[in-house]
Amino acid sequence: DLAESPAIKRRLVTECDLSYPALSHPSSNPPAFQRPSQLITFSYTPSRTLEFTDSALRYFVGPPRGADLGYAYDRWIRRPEERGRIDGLLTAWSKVQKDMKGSHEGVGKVPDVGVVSWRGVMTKILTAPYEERDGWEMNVMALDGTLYFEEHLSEARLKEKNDMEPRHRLQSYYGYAFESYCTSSSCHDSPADVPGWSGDVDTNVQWCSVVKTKLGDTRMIIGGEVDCVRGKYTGGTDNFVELKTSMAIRNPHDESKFEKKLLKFYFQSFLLGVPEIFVGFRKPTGHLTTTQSFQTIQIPRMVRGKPGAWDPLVCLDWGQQFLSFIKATVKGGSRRDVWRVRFVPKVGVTAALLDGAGVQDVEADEDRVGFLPRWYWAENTA
Ligand code: 0WD
Ligand code: CA
Repeated sequence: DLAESPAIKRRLVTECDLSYPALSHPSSNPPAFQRPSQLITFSYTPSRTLEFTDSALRYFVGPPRGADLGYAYDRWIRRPEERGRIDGLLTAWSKVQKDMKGSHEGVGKVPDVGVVSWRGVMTKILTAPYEERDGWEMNVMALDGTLYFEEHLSEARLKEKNDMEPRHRLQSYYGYAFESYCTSSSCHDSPADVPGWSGDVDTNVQWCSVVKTKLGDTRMIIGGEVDCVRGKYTGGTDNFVELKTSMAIRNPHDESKFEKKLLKFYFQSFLLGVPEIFVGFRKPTGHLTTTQSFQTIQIPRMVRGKPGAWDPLVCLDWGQQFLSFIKATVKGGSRRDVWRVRFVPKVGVTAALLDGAGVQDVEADEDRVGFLPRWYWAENTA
């Protein structure tokens, strides 16, 4: 039961709600979203070490017809499910701040940042108005005017993800196999055992981009994984490509299901400035049928007026309300406060301050203050 978790101290003064938005076109002026601009990239190596290189960068290549997405399933090197910590993003943001402070022309010119978050968390927030099934929880801290968001997975959810049903696990593998077929790591791919296969799946390895952008008046630092680039890497987001797989569309019902999925595809890519989404359609057996490339910014126009249509302005407007609500809620508290924000589909959002036991749970015997790593805390509270 979402409402009765023992980790939450129910303080009437600090518990707040934001109710679900109307899904009609927002009447007020929806906030502008600034074009993301890249600050830094980094890679996770096979040993899951973060390094400031582009070693995990991949290049787009077309996949072979009819490719078998179940290929090499037994050789998948699977990253264990863990709590989605914000540490990697903070490591990169800390480096950007130091580089900014150290540069001659911009002494101390680190902008006032309102939000630091992984892209996946922001995608969940913005698409909440149309989410009818899956609720979520996140932890929030506020340090000198900057909000930090972290996804909160309960022990039960974490266990669920680790003990995924074999069928679901295979389906998620199809997505990673598609990435192997669609990419190459420049010149020295090992000789393929099947056409187009660029190497066995290792989900430890990721290439990430960190961008700055703005929603309304709120500056945001957002980090996310980028699947590959089309052509040469130019140092910006202009030719980033997001890879997706989806079941082949056979009837109008499938089509409207896919159009609903496009909302998530759209915001996920939009938030990081990824201009292209390359979708591989597959049979239930995991064999590729067709592929289609979508221009991210054109997706809202494609779904407009269709059954199950969505309006991105509703999401941006909600996003702005969400941020105002969080800012108003955390205001005046201590820097060590950790808030638990819950979203319940078709109901809305609540925020509650965690008590001592709740904070300990978030700290998880690691070297943290709340969910922030202590080294980051020290750098930012001097
Ligand atoms: O809330 C999130 N999305 C979290 C992300 C929570 C905790 C950690 N992370 C990590 C990610 O693993 C990555 O290192 O943050 C980094 C960037 O994540 P993101 O870009 O914000 O994540 P998201 O947009 O949700 O997912 C992007 C891709 C996925 O691609 P698809 O096409 O399925 O959207 O990241 C991969 C996946 O390929 N990914 C994962 N891979 C292995 N294990 C996981 C996972 N738990 N989560 C996302
Ligand atoms: Ca992907």
